Amino acid sequence: MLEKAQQLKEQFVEKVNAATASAELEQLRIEFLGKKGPISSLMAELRNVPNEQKKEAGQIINEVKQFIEVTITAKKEELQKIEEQKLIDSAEDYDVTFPIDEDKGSYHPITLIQREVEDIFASMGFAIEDYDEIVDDYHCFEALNIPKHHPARDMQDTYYLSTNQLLKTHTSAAQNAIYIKYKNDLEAGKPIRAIFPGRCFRNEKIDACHENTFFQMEGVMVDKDISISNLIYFMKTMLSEVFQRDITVRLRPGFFPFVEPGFELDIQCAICGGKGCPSCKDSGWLELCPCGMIHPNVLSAAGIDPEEYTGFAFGLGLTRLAMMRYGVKDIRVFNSCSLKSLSQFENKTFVEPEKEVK
Ligand code: FA5
Repeated sequence: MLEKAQQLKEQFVEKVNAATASAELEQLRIEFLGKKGPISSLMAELRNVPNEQKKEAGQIINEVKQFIEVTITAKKEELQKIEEQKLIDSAEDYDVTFPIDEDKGSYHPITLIQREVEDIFASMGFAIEDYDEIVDDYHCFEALNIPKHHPARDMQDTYYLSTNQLLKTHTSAAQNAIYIKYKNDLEAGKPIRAIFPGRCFRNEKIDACHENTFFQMEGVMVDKDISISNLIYFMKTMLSEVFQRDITVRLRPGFFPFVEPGFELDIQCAICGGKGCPSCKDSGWLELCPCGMIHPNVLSAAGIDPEEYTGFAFGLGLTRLAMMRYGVKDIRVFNSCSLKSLSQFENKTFVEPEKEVK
């Protein structure tokens, strides 16, 4: 038994030394430690060993087994490090300036619309900011005047992580961080003007105009004497630039704890022209861009004096805007990964509503 165990160890050492890739080690583990491997056979042979030698023979087999396990783990780590380093080294050779093949691939329609809206706001002096998708309760709700157990949370159920974090339900989750980032500029006399697009997640019943993963673009402006007129001006400019034609919108009161007053800005459904269809849930209208004057508590939470400064905020539904802009009837197309559907938007402009066929 001792001899066999010794031979096995030698065989293993030879093979493990010859291994050059971490994947080979998994094979070795199966070969030596698997159910049909030599260690299992030796264990089975223990049955035939005289009782007084059994204990010692068992110990020897276990030592070899442990040796194999430990050696495989150590060698695996060693090889993985080498493999990672190779990857890093080869990445240096990757030429990021290499010209792309224009005929291959296309931008996702959400990317196209996002860039378009970014250009519009950048031309009006807005900074473009990026923010996390995983956020904490404070930023997503509390800093926005939505304390724990506030009923407004029911509208935005989401996916919670074991780390007490959550997938952000709206781009408003970045407001507090943006105000804090630009607070000093504001005090030095420069208004805060920023947009921040992002992916949002909600535990949502999915239909033609609701997804569980969708894009919004938040926009905020804070300065002395900002009023609803400023808000309406920026909303009108954005919509007329995006659609490049007259579109019908309506503004109605809307409740969001982080604005006061708050509004719902709806767009007449571009798919049916307002007659009612599944894309607008038969209402003829689609909620597109809620907005309002930033609530004093939200400014205070970021250390901005609401007696001195006022501002507006809006939360544009980018995915819905893409639906209306490109005439996409069902929001699910955007997350479908269907290249046939998604690759046709690059040169597409606004789609006229369907005409009734007589
Ligand atoms: C909000 O998310 C607020 N944070 C918006 C806001 C910002 C209000 C600043 C005031 C000031 P709401 O849940 O209504 O609000 O979503 C905003 C927009 O995102 C909607 O009008 C819609 O266009 C889009 N949206 C919301 N839920 C979905 C969904 N499940 N699928 C696709 N688009 C959605």
